[in-house]
Amino acid sequence: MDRATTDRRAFSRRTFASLACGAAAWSAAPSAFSAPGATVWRLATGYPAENFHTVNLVAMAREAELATGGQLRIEVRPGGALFALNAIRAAVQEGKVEAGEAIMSSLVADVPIAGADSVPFITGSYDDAQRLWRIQRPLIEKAFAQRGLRVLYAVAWPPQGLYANRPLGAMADLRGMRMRAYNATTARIATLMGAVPVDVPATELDKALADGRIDCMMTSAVTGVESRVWQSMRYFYEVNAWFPKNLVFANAQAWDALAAPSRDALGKAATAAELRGWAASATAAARSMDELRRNGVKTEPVPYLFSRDLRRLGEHFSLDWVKQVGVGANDIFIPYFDKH
Ligand code: PCA
Repeated sequence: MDRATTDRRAFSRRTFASLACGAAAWSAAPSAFSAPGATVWRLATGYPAENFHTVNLVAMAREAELATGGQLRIEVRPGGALFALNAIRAAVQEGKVEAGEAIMSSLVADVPIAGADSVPFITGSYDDAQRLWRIQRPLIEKAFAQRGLRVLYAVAWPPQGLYANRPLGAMADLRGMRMRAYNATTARIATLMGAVPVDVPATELDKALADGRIDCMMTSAVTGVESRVWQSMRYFYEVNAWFPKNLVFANAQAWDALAAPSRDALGKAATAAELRGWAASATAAARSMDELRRNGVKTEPVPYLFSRDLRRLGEHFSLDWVKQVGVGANDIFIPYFDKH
């Protein structure tokens, strides 16, 4: 446990002691205090507090806290406040923070199979995405365990569509357009589409749109709404290209150091969070589509020629991915396509 955590625990204990007379307040708002001797974890995420993933994380923390009578308290730190999104996995692995959340496509340099969910046009629905996760999960758990990490759960983002500041008829229209990317995987997709990738993390998207730094991007309806995409992009093509997942994980040593009841409570809260999160994703997707339309964004299916180009791109990307990842890719795609 690092110094800051120890200090915070001591502080929380003092706070708790000074408020001990307020037992009623404790039960009404358990997250405001720590029980004496409680373990306090921080969980880093790069997404905004209001995002459905973050809301779900907070609910998991609360559930674990209640189930342990306050013995395990997890403070969720959104918006990249602790570590930038793409640095979270390493920070948790190195024990700089006890737990974190990262989009799986950001993990591919270290764990190539994590990129399976961002191969375009492999999954076309939440059901597909869940099936892919069931196949991927044991492999990810193993790869993570080898790195001293413990997988808690994963939840998909809504389907990825294409936003643009002008109407698009075919892939060729993207040539030279500045396409927002947020990691190497999305930069590669942008390049394959003929666009020029511009790195913009989710936390800076609103500003990049306001500043006119990007002409197009592939993301969900949810992120479009959260970044007020209509500031500069009024076309949304429902490409349904992939369902990227956020993975939530803990440092294995921190996990092992938990008292057995806390470990059990967190495991259960994580299972519940996974179930709740997938449902929340679908609900947020539908709500966000309405919100986009209300704000003047045209939501359209892709023109035929464009969709044909996109399928080709998907095939190209898949083949490349399988070649690059090797055996691990077959371990995922063979069972996935077998049952398709
Ligand atoms: N929103 C996140 C990741 C995928 C998504 O839908 C983003 O655009 O950064």
